[in-house]
Amino acid sequence: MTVRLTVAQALVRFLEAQHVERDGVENAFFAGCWGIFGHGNVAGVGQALLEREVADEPSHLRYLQGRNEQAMVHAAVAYARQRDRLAAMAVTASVGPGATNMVTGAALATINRLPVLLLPGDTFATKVANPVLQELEDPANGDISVNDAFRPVSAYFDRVHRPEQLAPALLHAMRVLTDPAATGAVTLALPQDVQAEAWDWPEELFARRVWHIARPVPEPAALDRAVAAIRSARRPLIVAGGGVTYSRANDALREFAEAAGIPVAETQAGKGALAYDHPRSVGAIGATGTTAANALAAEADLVIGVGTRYSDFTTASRTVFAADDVRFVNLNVSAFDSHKLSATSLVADAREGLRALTALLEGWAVDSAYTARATQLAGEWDAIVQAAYDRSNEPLPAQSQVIGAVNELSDPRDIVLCAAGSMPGDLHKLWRTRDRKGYHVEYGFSCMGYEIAGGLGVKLAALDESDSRDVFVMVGDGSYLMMNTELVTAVAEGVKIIVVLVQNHGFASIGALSESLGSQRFGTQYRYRTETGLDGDRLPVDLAANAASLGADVLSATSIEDFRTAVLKAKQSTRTTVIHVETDPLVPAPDSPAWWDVPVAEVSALDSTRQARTSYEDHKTHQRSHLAPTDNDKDHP
Ligand SMILES: Cc1ncc(C[n+]2csc(CCOP(=O)(O)OP(=O)(O)O)c2C)c(N)n1
Ligand SMILES: [Mg+2]
Repeated sequence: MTVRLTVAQALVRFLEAQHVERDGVENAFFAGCWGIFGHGNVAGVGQALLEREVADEPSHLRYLQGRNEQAMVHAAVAYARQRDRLAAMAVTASVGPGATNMVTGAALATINRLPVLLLPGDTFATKVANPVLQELEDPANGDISVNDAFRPVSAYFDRVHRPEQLAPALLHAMRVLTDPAATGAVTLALPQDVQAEAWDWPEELFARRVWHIARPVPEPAALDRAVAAIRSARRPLIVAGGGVTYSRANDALREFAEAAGIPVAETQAGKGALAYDHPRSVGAIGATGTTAANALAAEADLVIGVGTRYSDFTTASRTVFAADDVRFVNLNVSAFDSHKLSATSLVADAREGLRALTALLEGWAVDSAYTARATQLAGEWDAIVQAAYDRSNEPLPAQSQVIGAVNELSDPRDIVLCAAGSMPGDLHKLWRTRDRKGYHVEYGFSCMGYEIAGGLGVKLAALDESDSRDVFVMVGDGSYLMMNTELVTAVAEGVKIIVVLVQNHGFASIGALSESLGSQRFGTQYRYRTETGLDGDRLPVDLAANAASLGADVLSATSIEDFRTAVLKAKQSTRTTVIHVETDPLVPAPDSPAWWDVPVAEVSALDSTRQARTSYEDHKTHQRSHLAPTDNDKDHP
């Protein structure tokens, strides 16, 4: 039996029929399709979505209208993250700029290991009247289009030149999207003529299909090697990454840490792996780490990485694990990550791997004095956090006060979301995470402009799970100016997010970084040009008025008391609310002395740069290669 449909109609039918299952729970995989239409998709995918929306039995695959293609990808990726990668969204864009606008989002998805299906329109397969509007012409390559830019940033890429190619492309797309080790952006480029072309499809292409999301179990020999390494450790430290969350391994991690007495530090994606006040939690690790986690990292003889990709922020550019004899055991669903830092590799699902380790290590624990010291260090850091929350900076509040107020006034299950600027680091150190999904900082790509669209995606995901928790989007003025467009979408959809817009008149984070590197905050403040550069008065930009003009409710605060009142009001409201708060850009949050490798000019006419270079070269001497192979094979032949 065949059914005659266009390529785009067949695509939509197929997406509707895909389901996933893990731990016996089954659900539809695609929760929606974002789209902005142009000539490259309006009569193809656009027509197909319309046909399903007006059908007698309308589709569960809702159409969502965005304002910017990059932002639509952000929203889709954030959605998938909130759903622990058990559901995702598609994004359709026109040919040309609509398509390339999604390239940044694709990179963000792939780097963060988050599934999203991208459907850029492509130039005519038939080329009868080319070049079509917006076509890139390459005099040396007849088969290149702007969509080839998706290749390096996609976990899977295909271009559907002929209708017959659609079925294998879709099956590969699903294989990759639902594979915990391989997932990321999947891009199917769809030439605009092919989208509208009819074909007789075998009916089984549209059969209900269930993809079983794997929980790979560890290989026994690899498990033995990991157990031997852990048993011989005296000062082990767990580094929990995003893989803990996606695997829903939080309970397994807690039980492992409790039984073995091992402290748990968290990466940006792993924050929330344990509640902040759990006795084994030592908080954030690395360049934006706590004094507790980083002190333990400095002494650790064994680091047990669980679901982490060991970014330079996590390792403080390979300086935070400082002991001569430090070794690594990495539990990761992806061999690519598990082998990092010359580790003993344990390829497995985080939950399965942790359960297996707990069982084999039964009765074993580290010295209780070590465990107690970790708890004490964590307590010392928590007092520093409280002091940062309780500051009383005048006349404008410090950012840590704003973070503290949101933390204290939000419900324990509310979600804080951020991506770039000075807030991700401050949140990593200071945010008291009380729920496993309470902390959402996109720090794989740290993409300015992710925040508002991401918050919308997370809120849509919460609503789809009948969950009324609030989403607090923390956004700097720089990120807000870069991409505030999806406020309009939140208003249109009647979806409430709370946006905390921190106004400090420029790129405070890069300003501080610039100063520390001897570059004198050059080009990081928003000011009028004068004869001597961009050093005039502050610009008169009114972001509160801007947000109001987009349809959001806006509350403004210049004192921390006003801000607290505004947060309570926003909590009570059912509408998207932007709280505009002025902060003092020059008050740093407390930190540990961790380093981040950003190279400083080797020669310079500036004193400030020369001084910074001297300090840089000193830091470089502490950088470790972590090339020593693990040697536990001799204990376990
Ligand atoms: C798309 C993008 N461009 C540039 C950067 C580099 N960058 C990181 S933070 C930042 C400044 C952010 O300014 P703002 O949002 O006001 O936050 P603040 O630093 O003031 O806290 C810049 C330019 C980035 N992360 N993403
Ligand atoms: Mg700023």
